[in-house]
Amino acid sequence: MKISALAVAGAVLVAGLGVAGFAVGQTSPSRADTSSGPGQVSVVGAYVRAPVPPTKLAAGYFTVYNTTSAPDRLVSVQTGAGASAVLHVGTVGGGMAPVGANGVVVPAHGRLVLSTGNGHVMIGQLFGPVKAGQTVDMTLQFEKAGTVNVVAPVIAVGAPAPAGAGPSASSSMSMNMGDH
Ligand SMILES: [Cu+2]
Repeated sequence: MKISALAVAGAVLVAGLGVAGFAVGQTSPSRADTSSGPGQVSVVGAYVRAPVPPTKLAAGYFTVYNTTSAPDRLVSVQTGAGASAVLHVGTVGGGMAPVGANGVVVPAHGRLVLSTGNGHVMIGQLFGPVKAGQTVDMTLQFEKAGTVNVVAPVIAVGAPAPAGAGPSASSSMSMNMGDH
């Protein structure tokens, strides 16, 4: 299976985004229509938001597109920025819940959006300062697609998400990482 990681060049898929409020949805990115292969799992629009003082947690975001005809699961994330990286996804009730050992489903011909209000990778035990302008390596482990590496730019606390990132579920740009 072909795997690509287009973390920084995610802007090419902006056209496929637009419905806010659903972390997992059935969509058909236009790119899938032009693909002659069996489809692929790709990660776009990755970024990391710098820690909100006084917390020492950074939040990673990205959108996973699955253009294959079978669902996949994002099982885990590792990063060079910190010793721990935990997936948290939004719940129907509006809160954030940790993802269990089975990971989080990326639907067939669908996507998984981790964005403000939808979910994030919570990066803890940071190895050093995480500041805007840096980049953070993330390694995503999928049940079927295997390992996908992305390089995520770090943005400042109040900065808007970069082009190509998934839509936020709410207008609030702030997030209290101290809740979990
Ligand atoms: Cu979290």
